[in-house]
Amino acid sequence: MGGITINIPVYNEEALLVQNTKRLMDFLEKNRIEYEILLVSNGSTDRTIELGEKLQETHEQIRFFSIDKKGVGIAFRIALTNAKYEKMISMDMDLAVSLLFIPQAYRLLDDYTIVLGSKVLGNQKRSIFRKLGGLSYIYISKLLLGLNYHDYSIGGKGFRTQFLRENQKIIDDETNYVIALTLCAKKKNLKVIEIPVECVDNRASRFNLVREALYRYYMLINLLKAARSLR
Ligand SMILES: Nc1nc2c(ncn2[C@@H]2O[C@H](COP(=O)(O)OP(=O)(O)O)[C@@H](O)[C@H]2O)c(=O)[nH]1
Ligand SMILES: [Mg+2]
Repeated sequence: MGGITINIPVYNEEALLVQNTKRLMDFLEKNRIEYEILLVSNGSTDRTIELGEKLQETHEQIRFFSIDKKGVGIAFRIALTNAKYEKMISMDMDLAVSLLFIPQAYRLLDDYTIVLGSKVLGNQKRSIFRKLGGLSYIYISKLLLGLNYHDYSIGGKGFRTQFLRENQKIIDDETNYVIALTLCAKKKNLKVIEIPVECVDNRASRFNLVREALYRYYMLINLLKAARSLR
């Protein structure tokens, strides 16, 4: 029943865009899942836009969007506005999270509003710097917000589209929206589930990780204020 909207934010992904989109399509077709793939670029300066537009022209299940301003949250909102299915799954263009997450999340979204793919619970081949950065954030968000999950990165996450539409205003321009939506779902007593995912992340991040960490902590304080006012 239904189908899935897979959304992938892309920033200067000329090396992986075509190859990994095709890998994803093959996988979805083998698993007989009805789908669309929404690729959203924010200000890519390499051949991403040209390649994305070509993919869109040659495959009806693929749509490519491009805007100038940076920000994965903005890209996520564009995908949401255009999503045609009731379930949305976010992936990264490097497909670092195992594709097996997709059919699992697809099924779980029948019963849950949010499915968090968690790299900490699965096997991860990631640098120690990234692991430690992630762990301290997880610990502090648990302490401050009472959230008991282990991964709020953007890739490997599933959402019911209707829930996203109803809560669109809490989707920030950058990367805070996963934890903000999780907190929102918990406050509304909606069901959230975390499942382990295998993750092989062996290329340099597209994000400035120091800036990213500062932004996340800054937003955590805002979330704390928001959570208090909901009590
Ligand atoms: N649209 C958009 N996508 C971005 C931006 N920054 C990163 N991405 C994409 O977000 C996804 C995750 O990036 P990646 O570098 O693999 O993240 P990490 O490995 O988790 O640090 C990839 O598909 C990137 O192309 C951005 O500013 N805008
Ligand atoms: Mg990556």
